[in-house]
Amino acid sequence: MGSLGAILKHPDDIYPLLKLKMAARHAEKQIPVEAHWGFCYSMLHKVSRSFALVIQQLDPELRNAVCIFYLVLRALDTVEDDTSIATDVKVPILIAFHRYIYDRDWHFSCGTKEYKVLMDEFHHVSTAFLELGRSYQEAIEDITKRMGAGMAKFICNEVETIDDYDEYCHYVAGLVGLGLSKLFYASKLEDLAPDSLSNSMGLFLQKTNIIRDYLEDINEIPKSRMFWPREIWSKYVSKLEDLKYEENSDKAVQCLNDMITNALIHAQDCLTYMSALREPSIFRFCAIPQIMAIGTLAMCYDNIQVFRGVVKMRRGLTAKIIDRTKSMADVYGAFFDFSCMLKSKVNKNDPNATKTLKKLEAIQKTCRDSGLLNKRKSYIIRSDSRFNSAVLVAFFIILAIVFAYLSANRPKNY
Ligand code: D9A
Repeated sequence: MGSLGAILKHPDDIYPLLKLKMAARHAEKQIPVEAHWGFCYSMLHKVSRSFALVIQQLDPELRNAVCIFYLVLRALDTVEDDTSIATDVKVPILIAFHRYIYDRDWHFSCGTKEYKVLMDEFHHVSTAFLELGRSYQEAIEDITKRMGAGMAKFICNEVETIDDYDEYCHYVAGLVGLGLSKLFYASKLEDLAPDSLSNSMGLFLQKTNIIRDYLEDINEIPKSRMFWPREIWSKYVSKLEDLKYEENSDKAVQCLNDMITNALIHAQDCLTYMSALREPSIFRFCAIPQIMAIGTLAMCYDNIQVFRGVVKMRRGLTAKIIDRTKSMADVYGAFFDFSCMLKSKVNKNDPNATKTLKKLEAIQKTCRDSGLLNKRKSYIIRSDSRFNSAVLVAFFIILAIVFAYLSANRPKNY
């Protein structure tokens, strides 16, 4: 749908969209003047767009650390993703990456577009890294070391079992959760969260990405990349790529729903993690991606479009989430609403229906037991009724115009 169509259908997206635009413009003006920090912040905006705005509102010292952490991870990802690098070249780079961040002279050219610029001018990132406080540096170094080693391990291994899937997601995303918890603790703004909860924060986001990006990853040139575990897809098809063919549509959707049911395991840990946060800007930074994730899962569930093209949340809904996520009441509200939406989509004939419903009910119970549900402004339900009244108003306006037109052109027979 074009953006005009989307706005006509959701007129109450306009205000949060405008607010987001203004915030983006304001953030652009705030880019630091020193060359290395200027490079890091403009790169952050280029590679992450809306997420960069949420980083922007963190306390300045923590914000610098998170910005560098984000770019170091992106650089490591760029090396892992570049299929044109031979394995025997790539593996030693991944393993030694945590040392390169201390070396202003290190560089390795790879990746494309903005990622190529990031790699070519990595000295700006290391220069900025060297200005961070020691406790921030140690957290970033430790996570980079463990992630590089984990990525190297999975270069040759395929994701076979659900345990492999959880292990791979731990290296590429769970460790990000652990690292961020360490940065929050280093800033003295938060207590140190338990590792297993930090890990779940990453797994919930990463599994959602892996589900949503099925088609993009399978169609990757020169070689498709596969992250869906064989233990799950082999129940439905004999080759992972068979899911994209029309004749397997029923099996594909069942497999998709199985993957979503697996991802939902992490939702409750995520709620527990978020409920322990105290600093409002850190809270928003953590909560916004989580709400986007459960919203994306709700959109993908039972949706064959995942195998045909991209299923993404519309920009207006993203803007609304960024605008309205302020407290734990908003998070419980969103998790509750998206669980309702998921529940309404579960089909009794789906092989995992009972399991899926059980998980959704557990999430809803946690939300209800918080006692915060009635304090929320529910954007999903409210926007629906607004949508209906907007359509009604538009309908009467059109009716009035048509009526006026007809009466003006009526042959005058008096
Ligand atoms: C995150 Cl420093 C990520 N990843 C995300 C973004 O959120 C997490 C990468 C680097 C960092 C942080 C994130 C945010 C807040 C708390 C977290 C956390 O843990 C406590 O990480 C677990 O997706 C990437 C991984 C999932 C691999 C970790 C959110 C983000 N959103 C994108 C939207 C999209 O569709 O990718 O990057 C964006 O806004 O551009």
